Amino acid sequence: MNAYLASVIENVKARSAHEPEFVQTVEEVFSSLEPVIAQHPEYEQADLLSRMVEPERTFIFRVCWMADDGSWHTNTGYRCQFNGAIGPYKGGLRFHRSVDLGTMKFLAFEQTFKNALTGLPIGGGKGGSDFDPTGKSDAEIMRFCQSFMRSLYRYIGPDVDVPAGDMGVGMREVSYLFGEYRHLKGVWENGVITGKDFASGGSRIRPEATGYGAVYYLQNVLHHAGEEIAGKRIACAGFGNVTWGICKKAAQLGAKVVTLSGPDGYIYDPDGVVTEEKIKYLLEMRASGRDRVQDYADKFGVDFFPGQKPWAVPVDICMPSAMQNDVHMEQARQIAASGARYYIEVANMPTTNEALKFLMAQPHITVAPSKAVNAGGVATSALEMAQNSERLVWTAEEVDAQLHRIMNTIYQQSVEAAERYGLGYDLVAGANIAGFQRVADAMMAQGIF
Ligand code: 2IT
Repeated sequence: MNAYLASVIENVKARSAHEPEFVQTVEEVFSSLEPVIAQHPEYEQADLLSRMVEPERTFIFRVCWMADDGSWHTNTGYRCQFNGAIGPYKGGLRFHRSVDLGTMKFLAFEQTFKNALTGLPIGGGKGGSDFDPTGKSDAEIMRFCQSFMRSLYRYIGPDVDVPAGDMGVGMREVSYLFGEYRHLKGVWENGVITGKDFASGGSRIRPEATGYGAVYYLQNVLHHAGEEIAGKRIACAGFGNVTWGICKKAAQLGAKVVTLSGPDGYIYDPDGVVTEEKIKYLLEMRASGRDRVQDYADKFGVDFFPGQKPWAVPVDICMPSAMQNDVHMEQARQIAASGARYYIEVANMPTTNEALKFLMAQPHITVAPSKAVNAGGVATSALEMAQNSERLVWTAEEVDAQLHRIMNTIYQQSVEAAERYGLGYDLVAGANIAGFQRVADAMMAQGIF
């Protein structure tokens, strides 16, 4: 490996040994950059890569909130402003018990390259809390969001940092957060956070955008292979907002999602999550706050497999859409043996680096990386920012058409970037290179700091 690239990776490993997910994502992105670094000696001269792996700043704050029984609870809040070279920091807020500083850094680093890939002016950031929303009442969620925003509001703004949702943070939470920001500052301020409810300035199609975008990207991959999406069987993991969007768009296009998963196990629905009733039920399951996918099996009389993941089910396409590191070597081997021909990452970093390499080496499997596949979500957030600042409201058709165009461009750019560096049809390396190149150009132009 190129000596400069290797030394930066070694340095990250040594300094961030306590942040394994961050080390993992740096290794994954940088391992694609070999030919780029070789052609650009000026990057080493400006020590560009060391600056790219250090967040511009990170805020860590206390969040206190009162439960319905009157007891007080304290959590940690985070906002990591990783890279603002191409626009205001942009990225979601995650409320999940697993959240720590390393999680925030890995997600914000990924976000930087994903946002660059969209071609829109948005930098990379991420935030959240180790607050666990499971089983919390609506009033508790509201109080937590208000308290969180009381600490966060001074660090964000429409030209500074524009948060959104992620795991555990949907439209309800975003709107509570927006309400508290507006209350504190006494201004509407161009929306300031995306994924709001429609009446408060949210964009049409934002709830569906990540899932729809993933399917639009998938269609590009299938067309490249001379295939159509109609008739395909898809295994999804997760049952959140993103999976809901995939089910909806896949059903519209004549494909079917046959598995869903949760922390409790997975369900197999051979008829597919295709009817309006079933698709709507995903939203109910999520809103219940129970975080259990077994409820689907109980309601629709399909099989539930406790404690298992869905990857041994024979399908055409696997779309891991739950959370990071869902697919290790054991699951990757199952996928390779299941007959699936497309491995389309959807969640942020759903695959360990070892498993990803293994899947990419399978001659019968095409792999697509999450930072390209799921970029439709943040891209539509940027469209929400545009609508809010222009004081306009676009129709669902207008937003959907833009989203579709953006996903096609992301795919095309990834293909071209890999080809330009002699890597052939490599969607993983192509996405890393195309995202990196845009951030690198801006950082080089802005001088060293
Ligand atoms: O991972 C992601 O891209 C998100 N959680 C969405 C970020 C956004 O600003 O819409």
